Amino acid sequence: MALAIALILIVVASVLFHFVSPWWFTPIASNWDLLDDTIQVTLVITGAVFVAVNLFIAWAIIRYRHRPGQRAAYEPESPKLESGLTAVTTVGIVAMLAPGLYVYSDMINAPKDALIVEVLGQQWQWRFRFPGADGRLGVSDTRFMSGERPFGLDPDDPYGRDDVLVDSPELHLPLGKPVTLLLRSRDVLHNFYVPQFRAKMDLVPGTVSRFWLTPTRTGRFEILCAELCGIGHYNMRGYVIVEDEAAFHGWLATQPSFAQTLPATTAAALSLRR
Ligand SMILES: [Cu+2]
Repeated sequence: MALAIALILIVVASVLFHFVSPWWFTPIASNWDLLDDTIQVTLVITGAVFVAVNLFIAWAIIRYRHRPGQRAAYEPESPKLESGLTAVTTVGIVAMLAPGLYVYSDMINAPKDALIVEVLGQQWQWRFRFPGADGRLGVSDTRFMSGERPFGLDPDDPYGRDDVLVDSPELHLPLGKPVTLLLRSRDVLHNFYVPQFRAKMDLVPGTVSRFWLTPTRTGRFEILCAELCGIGHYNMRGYVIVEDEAAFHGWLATQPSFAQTLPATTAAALSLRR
């Protein structure tokens, strides 16, 4: 009986806590309201199942408690009950997964005119790269990576020479413009997460993952790494500053191009070759 009362109290306290607690999503700063809706659908379904299962257990404990003279009946199988439970579970799982797949396909198919920015992660810092005037990112390869060349760009690739390198954990983005984030890792799994943007994704070594978003309000938002990536994981942070387009372009102009970061001798040799 004590167990049944404890279960009922846990259910009541959990539901109350959900409705009266001050903690909820931080105000959104991107176009991804759909992700909030998806989380709500999951919360409602799992919440209903949590309440129903625990109340059912409490009811069964009380209803079938030990009484002198009563004996349990052995009933190992019940096709009717099993098919019913299977059907209900199937509907619940489909209702939780289907909206996620729909939103995911939206999230990785960016509008054609989206601005491109590469996010480069490593233990335990963030860097960023914009494609420059030609609109194309240059080729990178681990062969070209070193302490001074964290991006690993090929100095012979003409598309890479005007790439704008942001060697700092602070990324600026223009307000109201769709932006595609190309995610690349130098070492282990990381995850680019700005809570106010909702959308987040892993950086997987050896491949480039991507998603897009449109910032919908100005401000300074914290970037967190949301994948346990080693001893300094907690400190792998940065900031996204969302500002109007003029301020964004002003900031971008202060960042060096790849060509400008090359030693003078390499730059001279390359311009001779061209
Ligand atoms: Cu990380």
